[in-house]
Amino acid sequence: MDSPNFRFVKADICDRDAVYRLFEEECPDIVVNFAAESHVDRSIEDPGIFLQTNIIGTSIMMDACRKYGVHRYHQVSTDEVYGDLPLGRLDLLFTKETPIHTSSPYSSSKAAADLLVLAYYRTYKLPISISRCSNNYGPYHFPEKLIPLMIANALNDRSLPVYGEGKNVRDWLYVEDHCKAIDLIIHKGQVGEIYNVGGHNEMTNIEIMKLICKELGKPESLITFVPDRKGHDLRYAIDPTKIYNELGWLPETSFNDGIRKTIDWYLKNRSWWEEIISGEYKSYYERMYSNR
Ligand code: TDX
Repeated sequence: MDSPNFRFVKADICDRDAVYRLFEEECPDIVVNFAAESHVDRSIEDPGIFLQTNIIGTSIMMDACRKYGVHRYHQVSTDEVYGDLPLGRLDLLFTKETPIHTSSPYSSSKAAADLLVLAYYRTYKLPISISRCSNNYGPYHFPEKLIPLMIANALNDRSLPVYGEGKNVRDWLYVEDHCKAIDLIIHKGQVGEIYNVGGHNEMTNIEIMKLICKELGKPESLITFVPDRKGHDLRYAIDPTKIYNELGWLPETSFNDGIRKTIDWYLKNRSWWEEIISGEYKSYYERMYSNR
């Protein structure tokens, strides 16, 4: 944020005037849309804002790209657009050919956005690319998501709520590896293409929680089984062969190193997440977990 070529502007991607003003001021040549409502549980509670930000917001960003002649629009998407895979079938992975088959209002809104991006490519020849990534983790991860929530709760000696039996599997990728993949795609990837980004790093939720307890020296008795998420996807697993073959991308951070770096970051930046969990988040947490 200290770089001279960096500017932070806080605005809503659904605010067309604000977005157009910014494009006029900055004349960007590449736009990467990371902006999204991203938490599945919140989308189950209230889908509306997900449709607004993730679909309408994406269309406004692309309209701005068309109007101001942007050379590349990149959409940051998710492996959740493919739905889920069965547990215990390690031979099955998501590829770019896997049909879209969503489960939650969140993933449906992201899939709708992806289809809109492909429509802008075909209809208006907007030079687009899409990446679909597996679960990220790392610094600044909002403490509503599994890993930061469990770190924060464990540090406060609160219970660690695991949904169902904790056997659901996610494919974890360190956030910097995801950013490196996007950087490669926008500079060297093909226009009109979809790239799957994943780390071949599948773990069950309960394994993650036990690991966090171990790293923090907290007892596993903090882990509490709570009722399952509605429509809970069983397993995500990405086949990243295409991005490896075409662009030479491979994840560089092992899960052991990444989780240690992440835990260390949460230990050193307690004020960042404590401020979050004392605000609006507090009533969210009570709504989400008190009846479980
Ligand atoms: O309290 C919890 N207990 C629990 O067991 C929470 C918050 C989650 N879980 C489980 C649900 C999932 O199986 O942990 C797993 C991971 O949950 P999340 O962190 O909510 O992530 P997930 O639902 O897998 O979605 C994430 O990855 C794909 C991101 O939130 C999405 O934005 C991304 O597209």
